[in-house]
Amino acid sequence: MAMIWNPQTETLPRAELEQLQLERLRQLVDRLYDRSPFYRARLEAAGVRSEDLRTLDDLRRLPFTTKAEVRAAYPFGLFTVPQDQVLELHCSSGTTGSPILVGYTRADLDLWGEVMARVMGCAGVGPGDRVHNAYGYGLFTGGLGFHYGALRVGATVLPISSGNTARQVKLMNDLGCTVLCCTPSYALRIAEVMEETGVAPQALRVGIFGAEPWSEGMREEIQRRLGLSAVDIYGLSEVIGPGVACECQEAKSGLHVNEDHFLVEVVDPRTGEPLPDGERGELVFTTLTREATPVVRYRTGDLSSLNHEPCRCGRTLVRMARVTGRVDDMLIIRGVNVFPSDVETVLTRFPELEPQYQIVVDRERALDVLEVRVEAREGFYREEAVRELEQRVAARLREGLGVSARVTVLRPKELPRTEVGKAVRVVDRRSL
Ligand code: DLL
Repeated sequence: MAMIWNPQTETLPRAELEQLQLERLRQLVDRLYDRSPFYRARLEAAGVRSEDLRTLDDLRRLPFTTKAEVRAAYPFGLFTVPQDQVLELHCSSGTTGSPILVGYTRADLDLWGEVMARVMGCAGVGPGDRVHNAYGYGLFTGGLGFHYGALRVGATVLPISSGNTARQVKLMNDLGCTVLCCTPSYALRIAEVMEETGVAPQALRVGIFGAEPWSEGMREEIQRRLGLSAVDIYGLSEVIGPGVACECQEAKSGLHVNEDHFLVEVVDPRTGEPLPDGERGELVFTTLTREATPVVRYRTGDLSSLNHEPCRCGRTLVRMARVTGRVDDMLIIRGVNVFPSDVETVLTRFPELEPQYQIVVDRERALDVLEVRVEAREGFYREEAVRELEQRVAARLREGLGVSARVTVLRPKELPRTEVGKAVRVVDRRSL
């Protein structure tokens, strides 16, 4: 028997679900006209009012919202409630430029708890479980999102956050934790430390892993080494944090989207045209019920496809395929979002360097390693000074990106040049 947290909603017949979505969409548009100068201007420009939304297909008459627009609205440009109604703030792990700031009213926190409780249900977690929550607590939405979900279903939560793996292993076993929540790469690191110290997992049964791309191969590896059954969870700060979608234990074949709250589309990233089931494109979300920081047709940059077929777990919520890549070339290094263009910005500040560079991403001992290979400018390469320059560049990259990178300064003209088409800047050696 599938453990469904909110059977009434999660198994709603499609026609009823779509009716609910349409009503909520109209209410959202009315609310935005009332309370959001940002969205009002854009809705007026598009000439759409709530009464123009006759069917869900009319959604496509609404304008898209991009990450750049959300960034530009920092700090409070997208907030649609008075400040005294905002109870919690989070920032996304985006690195340079303005961060993305999102807010939660009491109703938003309640919604977050609800969708995370559904995630717990999908994973088969409930009262009596001990949840080892190794997602970072802080501005990142991972830690608190899982915390609220565990509380809601009545499990015990250990708010261990990230870091100090030896201690994590000890507490996990001493306390008999049954559920591990963290990024998939960190789960593998935990497995390694257990193996290095000759400790076996005692009580683990379930893993809920996400926040970064991972593969079926990785799932098998983690499941085998930690002796648990792992599901994939997806989410992003701009929509709510974790809890947008999650796989069910029964099928592990696509992630059920909580689409009564987060209306999902997959569009062609070039044309913006909606794509049919099974076709891969960019995920776009409209938050139907968020109060503090709603988004309309938000372009996530994440690539996936949809599947409306019924699932054997009984949920009727649409499934999205696991996210394996992004429309842009953003890299996620140890959970931190890194854009190659951010690397470039830092490098171009050094007069000693040519803007000829290559970013090499690899995985060593289950952790992402970022290497930046960059050429010295003609006349600036001095054997005896290279180490010092590399260290200075590494320090600036760490400041600018929020992750450490290994820097290799090469002689002029050492990197291969691209003769046709775009330069290849990123070499990703992580075999996902
Ligand atoms: O990573 C929220 C989260 C926390 C999800 C914990 C799951 C677990 P952000 O820091 O805003 O929020 O980063 C969001 O991470 O647009 C994707 O590119 C990526 N991402 C999140 N989950 C997955 C996943 C959180 N399961 C960005 N697979 C998203 C692949 C994922 N990529």
